[in-house]
Amino acid sequence: MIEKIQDIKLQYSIALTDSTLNYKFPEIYQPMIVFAGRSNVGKSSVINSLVGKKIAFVSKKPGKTKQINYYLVNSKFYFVDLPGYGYAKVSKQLIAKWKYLIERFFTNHNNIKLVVLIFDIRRKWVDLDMMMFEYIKQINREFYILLNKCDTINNQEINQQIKGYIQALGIESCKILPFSARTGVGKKDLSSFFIKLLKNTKNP
Ligand SMILES: Nc1nc2c(ncn2[C@@H]2O[C@H](COP(=O)(O)OP(=O)(O)OP(=O)(O)O)[C@@H](O)[C@H]2O)c(=O)[nH]1
Ligand SMILES: [Mg+2]
Repeated sequence: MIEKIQDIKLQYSIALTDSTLNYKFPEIYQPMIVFAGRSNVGKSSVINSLVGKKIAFVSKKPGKTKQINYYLVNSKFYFVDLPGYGYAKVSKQLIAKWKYLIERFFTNHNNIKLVVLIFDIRRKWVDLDMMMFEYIKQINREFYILLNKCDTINNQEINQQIKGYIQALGIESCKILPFSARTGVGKKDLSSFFIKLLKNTKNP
């Protein structure tokens, strides 16, 4: 995907459990593509599938990624894996921390070129998804919607879910894609979208 991945490394990591006073965001000059979504939708798996390497930790249990992980790809751009939101066992305090960290993340980086908002195609959106989506629009960031795990349902169900999401989010059909980190469905389309986007950025 994305030309050839010659080199990918975890360059920075900020833990959700760090003291909020210690959040120090790295200065980043390359374009950034950010992966967001509820816990367990497959954010880390999508990154692994795109780069063809198990670099991001994946788990059956939600809440695996408890950091903001910045992966530098080919020294040219970043994939950023965000900690997931909205799983049952999280305390109010941790949700508050998550919101604070995420908001500071978005306000500290001005070269976020795209937010890939990921859903589990079998599930319905939750309030926190809508809040996240509204926030992305409010701060004027480009977004792209991935309906991941499309290997788990049939084509008819996939089309139904796409329709439902298009309506609920009020988006154009070119902004949403069924995807499977497991089988690679959608990988080509997503890669072409990224390539175009990165070509059009001022600081590639
Ligand atoms: N069937 C199927 N399972 C998937 C797919 N993508 C991810 N999974 C599974 O979903 C679970 C969660 O995947 P992760 O990549 O850890 O999800 P995440 O969104 O990073 O989760 P957090 O780090 O907790 O926010 C794992 O068991 C994955 O194997 C997919 O496309 N199809
Ligand atoms: Mg993860």
